[in-house]
Amino acid sequence: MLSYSSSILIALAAVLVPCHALSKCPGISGLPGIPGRDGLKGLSDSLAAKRHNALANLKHRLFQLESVLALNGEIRKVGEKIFASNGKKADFASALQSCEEVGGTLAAPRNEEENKAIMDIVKQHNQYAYLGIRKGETSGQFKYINGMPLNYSNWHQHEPNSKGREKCVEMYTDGTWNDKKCNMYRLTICQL
Ligand code: MAN
Ligand code: CA
Repeated sequence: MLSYSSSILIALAAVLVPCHALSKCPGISGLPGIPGRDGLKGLSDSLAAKRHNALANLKHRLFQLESVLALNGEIRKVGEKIFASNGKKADFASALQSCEEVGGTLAAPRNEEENKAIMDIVKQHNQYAYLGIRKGETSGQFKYINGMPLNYSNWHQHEPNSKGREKCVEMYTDGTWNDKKCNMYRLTICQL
């Protein structure tokens, strides 16, 4: 026997499933804020207000969640970017894959502040980390994973020194960079 609340959920799902985009929905009478076929102007205004409010609440809750993660040292926030590690060591390709699986990419600092945030994580784990930077196939220049040229660098003295043999880049615990072979085990740090 179905409970009362599951019956309501099923009924709601039956109404909502064929109607993904709200703008394409026919009027559904009896649901709050969704006008029937009359489409009264006042109702659509209050729907807009409710959506605006719901969005503001979501943003606030997200901000609180990110703040707790940052407070616990699980993430670093710099502007719109979040840096985070799974604490695991992996070769470059596996580390990149782990980051992409969660909708991110390997961390690549674009300025001193981002470099410092990534360095904090490297220090926290006391492990060198691969950066999301590698030698381009044709140019031989170091680039971001997306193919764009570097707009910031923090090479260690005398690096890069391999003349092409080391196609990946690791960050040392002092935040400086070294070109390095891609098949080492290095800390995975992602940006999201
Ligand atoms: C090792 C490697 C190189 C690095 C030198 C620095 O040989 O890690 O990538 O340039 O050390 O002495
Ligand atoms: Ca090197």
